[in-house]
Amino acid sequence: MSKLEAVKAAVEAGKTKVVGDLVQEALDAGHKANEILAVMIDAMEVVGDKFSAGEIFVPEMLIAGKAMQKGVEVLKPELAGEGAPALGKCIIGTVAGDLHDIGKNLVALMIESAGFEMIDLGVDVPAEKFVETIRANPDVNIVALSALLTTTMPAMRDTVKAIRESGLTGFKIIVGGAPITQEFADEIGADAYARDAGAAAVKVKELVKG
Ligand code: B1M
Repeated sequence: MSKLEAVKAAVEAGKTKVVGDLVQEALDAGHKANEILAVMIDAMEVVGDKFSAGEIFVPEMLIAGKAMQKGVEVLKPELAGEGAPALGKCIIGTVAGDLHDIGKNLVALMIESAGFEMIDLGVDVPAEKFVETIRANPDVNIVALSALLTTTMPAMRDTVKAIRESGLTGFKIIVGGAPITQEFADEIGADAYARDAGAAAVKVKELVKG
């Protein structure tokens, strides 16, 4: 089994204790951080498919998520890079009712690496909390919302609405997450949509440069 296959298999099986070491071994063997991240995302895809098929249940999905997080910890310094110029301040969170944070954490890491100070509100964040935090941080120039469930897409819509109706200005809203599309982003009045963490970092730089 190759180093990458070993990482993928360990994430799929939720082997939290060995994933970190396997990711380090893959790095030492010369694999790029993005390549390793991609196989871990593939592993989560398999886990999601098995969950949909009724072959595994929430606990297994949770443990696979924990295993992925262990792997991401090791990759963080490689993914983050260093020395980006300061571009502003970003508030990020997963919308109300949604507990998924692995993708959101990756997006936060990449946006931070692009030069933004990050305020991470975590998961299951009510719309009012976003509004309150924007109000308390008048220098914020990016608000980033993540949602992983079709059932929490309405919460994303409500969050954008609440932020717009607050009358607060001076920032752009970017949205993303597996069920989110450019069409949905347009429909709910977000300023931008990004498909993945890398694209989110590129997009926020474009947004602040106007
Ligand atoms: Co959940 N879950 N889950 N889950 N889970 C999914 C999302 C699901 C697709 C699995 C499936 O059925 N195939 C499905 C959603 C179906 C749907 O709505 N269409 C699902 C379900 C149903 C559920 C529960 C309802 C299950 C239940 O209880 N019956 C429940 C809901 C709980 C809740 O949130 N209220 C639930 C719970 C969980 C766990 C807690 C067990 C765990 C989360 C652990 C955690 O996050 N700490 C979990 C997991 C691990 C998954 C899967 C398997 C993996 C998610 C993940 O981390 N992927 C997932 C299946 C899948 O994704 N294929 C699944 C890796 C991650 C890097 O990708 O998060 O997509 P992702 O992030 C990407 C992009 O989406 C994007 O960039 C990231 C990568 O670069 N992105 C953005 C994300 N946010 C962005 C923001 C941006 C831009 C891009 O701009 C701001």
